[in-house]
Amino acid sequence: MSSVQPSFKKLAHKIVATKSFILTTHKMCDGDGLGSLLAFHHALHTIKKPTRSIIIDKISSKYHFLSPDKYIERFDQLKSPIEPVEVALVFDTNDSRRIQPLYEELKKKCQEIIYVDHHPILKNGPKPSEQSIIDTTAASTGQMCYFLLKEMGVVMNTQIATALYTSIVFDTQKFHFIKNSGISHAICADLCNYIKDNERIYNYLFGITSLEKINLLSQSIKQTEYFHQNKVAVLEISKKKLDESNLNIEDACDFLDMTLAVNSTQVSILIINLSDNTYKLSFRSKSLDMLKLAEIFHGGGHKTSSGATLIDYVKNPKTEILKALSPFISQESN
Ligand SMILES: [Mn+2]
Repeated sequence: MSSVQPSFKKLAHKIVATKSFILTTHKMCDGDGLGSLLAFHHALHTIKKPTRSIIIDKISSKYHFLSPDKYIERFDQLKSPIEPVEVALVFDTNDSRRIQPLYEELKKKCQEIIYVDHHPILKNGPKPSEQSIIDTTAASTGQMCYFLLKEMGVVMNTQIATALYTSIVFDTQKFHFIKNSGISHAICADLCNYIKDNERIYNYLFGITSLEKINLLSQSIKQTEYFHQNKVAVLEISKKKLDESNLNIEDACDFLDMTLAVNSTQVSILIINLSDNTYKLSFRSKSLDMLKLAEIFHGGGHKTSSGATLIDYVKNPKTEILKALSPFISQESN
């Protein structure tokens, strides 16, 4: 595998020399953020470093196989006040707004806040600290954590490997988005030596887990609208509808990924109506720059997968998104 960058070595040495940590990841954590956090939680435990892992909101039930409730506290339900520590490690985001309100507390209690992430730094967003490592060539934050842990001399075990495998398989969507590199495969080939039943992980992460989900999926596929000669798919769904089916926002994102599988679809848009005039937007594309689209709506993410939240939005989000998207589509057909 490729040689480790100097910034990774530097951070690995720093972590080894640090005594106390808080670990966290972004709001509405996904498999990559959660897997990275848990891999570090278990790894720091093996090298006898006291660590507290804290996240901002609820973890989706699809990740229960990692037993997150055993290791991670919720910021709004802390068991005891946060004591001062040397370093906070933040995984899978470099945007302090995505770890609020915990960020305000970390600023007071941690000597340093260090981000380990693979998202581009937003032009108009807050800047991550200098010690942070941001590698936009990495297909997942889990991949970066694998190299950091190796560099720290951590001995791999089943718990760490399962968490990292979850990160990589989730963020690459089963090795689909690998940034034209075999690194994700190579790491997972190594991790498989420590995991007993990796097929089980796929079922948890990608299985259609309930009849309610497949019913709502079939309705959603029927309701999806297509624009720009079927290049753009738009799915609108309400949080109320998801609640009625016992599903969450991540389930709706799975529907979105399916609409992108259609050959003619270049862009898939999901609009979730959270409450009156409040919307969660998710954008996916095969190649068009969805980060630029998300930035128009004050959001963030990656080039092919991004999102934003609209609060007190009185316009029609679908009309506005299609308007904003038009120049991207016409540029592409030129
Ligand atoms: Mn990620």
